[in-house]
Amino acid sequence: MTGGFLSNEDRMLGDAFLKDGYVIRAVEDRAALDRIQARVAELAASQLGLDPPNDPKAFLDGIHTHVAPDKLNAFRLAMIAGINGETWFRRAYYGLAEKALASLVGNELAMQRRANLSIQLPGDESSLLPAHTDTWSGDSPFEAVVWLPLVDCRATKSMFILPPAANAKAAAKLADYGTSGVEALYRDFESETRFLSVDYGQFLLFDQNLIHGNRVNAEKTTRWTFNCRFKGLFTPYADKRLGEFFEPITMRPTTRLGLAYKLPDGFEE
Ligand SMILES: O=C(O)CCC(=O)C(=O)O
Ligand SMILES: [Fe+2]
Repeated sequence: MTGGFLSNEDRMLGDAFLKDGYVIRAVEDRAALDRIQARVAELAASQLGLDPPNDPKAFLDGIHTHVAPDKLNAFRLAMIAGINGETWFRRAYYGLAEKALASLVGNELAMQRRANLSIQLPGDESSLLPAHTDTWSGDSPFEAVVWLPLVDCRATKSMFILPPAANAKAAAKLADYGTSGVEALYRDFESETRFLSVDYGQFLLFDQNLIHGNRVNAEKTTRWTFNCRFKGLFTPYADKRLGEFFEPITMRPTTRLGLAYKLPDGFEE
């Protein structure tokens, strides 16, 4: 049986991931999460000419009182550049889900070089991601996403996913939506979508081959979430290449030796 040598713990997590298409767990390094949140809040305050906030979570939740929708994308890009510019950031991010990644993805991993950040102001329609799978637009089916909220994310302040059974039905009918589009697809499957409750202190690890996306944030506070892709280093790549989009993070010694090995000159048979 495939996976028959896995530990009970790996098997249980893997079964949950395969059944639902995602897992939601407490971050494995709370201090690293707090450091990331505090740094993002500092970057935001500095960008807005404000003092660093005492309560980063409340400040981030309330950012719509400081940033207008037409300034949001430039502000968001400045936050992405700022946090990805921190030398410690990617190691810290990985450490939040290290055990879950080893269990669900592998022990020789490639990680996206720049984590994305999505900021959704209450009621703002300008930065939505309609129903999609990443695989439809150049990602390899071997990738999984670690999605990390800096504030509590519930209902439309979060993302939705179509669990595997509903997703299979939608995928089988995809051609029917060639002209009506993904909004029609969303409406037809809306009752089967799940908006995932992921609080600050937790991460979501999801299968980006499943249809997912977001809607207008109808909550009263602003959403802040990172998303970053991981895959087995030697699993197939699609448009997002190793060295450009992905970078090896946990290569093992035997792999290093193998990649560096040259057959001695003059060697025959
Ligand atoms: O955060 C969202 O609402 C969607 C995220 C997404 O599409 C992704 O991370 O692939
Ligand atoms: Fe996506």
